[in-house]
Amino acid sequence: MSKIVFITGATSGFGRAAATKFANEGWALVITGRREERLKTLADELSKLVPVHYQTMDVRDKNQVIAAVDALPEAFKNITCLINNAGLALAPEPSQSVDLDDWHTMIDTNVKGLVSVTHALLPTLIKVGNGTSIINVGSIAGSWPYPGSHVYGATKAFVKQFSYNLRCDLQGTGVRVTDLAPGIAETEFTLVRTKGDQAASDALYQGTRALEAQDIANTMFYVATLPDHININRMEVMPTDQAWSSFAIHRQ
Ligand code: NDP
Ligand code: 8X3
Repeated sequence: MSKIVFITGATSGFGRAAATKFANEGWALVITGRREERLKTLADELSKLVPVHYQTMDVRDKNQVIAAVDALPEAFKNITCLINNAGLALAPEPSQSVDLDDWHTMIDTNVKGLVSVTHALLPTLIKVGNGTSIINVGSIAGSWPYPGSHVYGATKAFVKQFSYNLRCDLQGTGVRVTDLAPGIAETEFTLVRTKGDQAASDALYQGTRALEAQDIANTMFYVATLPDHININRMEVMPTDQAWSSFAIHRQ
């Protein structure tokens, strides 16, 4: 029986690249996201290689999440790997200028959405047991503060701690949990964060070599296919061109 990966946020960026990578390696796919047309296009392409089930799902709506998992066709029920990738940053401005709805959207997606999907799939992962994985997409922003990260970074700190805490509860079940924390990567992430400002997105990635979606997809595949007895707790991946900076000092 082929292995099955369930990917949230497969319509773009890391999620779409992960779908392609896992399909190329022979894994069956469950791909989810809100944009049906993109899911359908991807499913049409990758179903030439492997069985693909696509399902529109807004992770912020727990009823949609539960219904999507309940409606998995028999052949796609025994999930081997869950990639909790759907997420976003909004409002790059300072906290004091942010629209409260943007903070709530990040919490609803990156925190509540991720726990809803995890909750819905945990019984399956535990049933399948040894060799299964949950790969939660965190971020360097979950560990390192920077201006304009406010709630986004805090949601990713949640992802890290939730991943560690899950490991404690899942010990003995065979289910592995990883907080995969990328640095700057060129996807639609900044376009979303700036609400469609293509020039701002281009400017961020200009003149540096950011991570590419495939780099993270390859890392996900590596984590998911390690021998059953190995659990990567956290993996932080930055481009070589990115590093930390000094503390900011305010002066009178
Ligand atoms: P993209 O914007 O390219 O992709 C984001 C994906 O998340 C899309 O497929 C989108 O699908 C999905 N998504 C967003 N909101 C929802 C929702 N409410 N319900 C279901 N799906 C949703 O960005 P990335 O690929 O870069 O981001 C993927 C993950 O990686 C995110 O969690 C992000 O925080 C994280 N990350 C990104 C980094 C970067 O620099 N790019 C670095 C570190 C972490 P749709 O809109 O169709 O629903
Ligand atoms: C996205 C990476 O550096 O913009 O999580 O926070 S960063």
